[in-house]
Amino acid sequence: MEKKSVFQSAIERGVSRRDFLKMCTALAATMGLEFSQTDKVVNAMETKEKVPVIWLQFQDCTGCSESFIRSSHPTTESVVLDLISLEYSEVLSAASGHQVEEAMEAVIEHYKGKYILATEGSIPEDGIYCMVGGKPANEIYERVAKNALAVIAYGSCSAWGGIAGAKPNPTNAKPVTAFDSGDTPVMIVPGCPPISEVMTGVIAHYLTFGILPELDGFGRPKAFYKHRIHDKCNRRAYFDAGLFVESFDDEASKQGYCLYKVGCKGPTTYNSCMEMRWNGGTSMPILSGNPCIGCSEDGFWDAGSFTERLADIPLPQKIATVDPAVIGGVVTGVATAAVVAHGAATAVKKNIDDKKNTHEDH
Ligand code: FSX
Ligand code: SF4
Ligand code: F3S
Repeated sequence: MEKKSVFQSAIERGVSRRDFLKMCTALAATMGLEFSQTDKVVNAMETKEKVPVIWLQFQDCTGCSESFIRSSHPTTESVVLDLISLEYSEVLSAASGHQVEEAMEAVIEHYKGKYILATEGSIPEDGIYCMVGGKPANEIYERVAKNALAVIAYGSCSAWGGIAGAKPNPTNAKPVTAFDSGDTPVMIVPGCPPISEVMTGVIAHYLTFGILPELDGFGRPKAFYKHRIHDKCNRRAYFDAGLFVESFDDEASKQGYCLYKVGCKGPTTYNSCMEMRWNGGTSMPILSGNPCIGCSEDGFWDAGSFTERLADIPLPQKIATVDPAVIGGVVTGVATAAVVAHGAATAVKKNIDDKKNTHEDH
């Protein structure tokens, strides 16, 4: 448990100063900082120690760990070897069994109040459905959380209950926020799984500024969950023009029309997929022709199947049809439709506000 700055650690690993600066620039971009603020990130990484992380896994599919280790800006090796000091992880720790459990105890003792607890997966109310090292999940979580500096609940399972919490929820699975973390703040980073650069971005923010990023009313980092998928969607003009895919193999799907009628949950989903995309910025569900299934929202999986439509959203009237031969005419039609559709957009917002109010009631 030697103390090293992020910079020292990277240099000792043979990383050049140029690559170190590249990592800092990538981190600044991930955090949504202006280029001029890159200096702040460089300064933090040169002076601050790597942050110790204990990563606990409960009822989940390991997709969150999978996503985390696919970070490309910065690369996984920079994150795992330089940015953080990953002290305990069921997926990545080389040690196992009693050895690794003892190592975790040593970390809790040594770094009391200074380590980050990352979680993935939901916790059954009666912890015996999920035991690790002979101890129930709820006991492990509460003890490790109370001694941590902060909890980062990665994934929709940890944030909302997720797949194990879906009906009939045989284990009575709950989000980690249903359990006692003492005075330790809990930030949720939902998504099934979350975007890898968002996962690393929130840790980088802590390292740079010494505090957690600003959170919204649900405990999500605002910077990454302030935009609705629908508002940034590349197919939005088609929604506004009333041009919809009716089935996955129809002509409209080939034209790239709006996926609302085949189950898109973009109008009620908040996440950074449109801006940051997945797999190093390559693509995201809607760009690949698949509706957003609302994986970052509370109630995922129960709130509608993949292809079930969102209920009661009034749709704009179709005012243009696409004849590929006169595509220019369609673009004009879409622009007009954006104005016509204003009333419908307001109705969508009301539906979302109602949904958020329901969230808040819980
Ligand atoms: Fe849940 Fe994480 Fe979904 Fe899986 O482990 S958020 S099921 S992708 O990955 O917890
Ligand atoms: Fe995009 Fe889905 Fe909204 Fe259509 S409903 S515009 S596909 S987010
Ligand atoms: Fe999830 Fe929708 Fe993004 S399904 S990955 S929030 S586009």
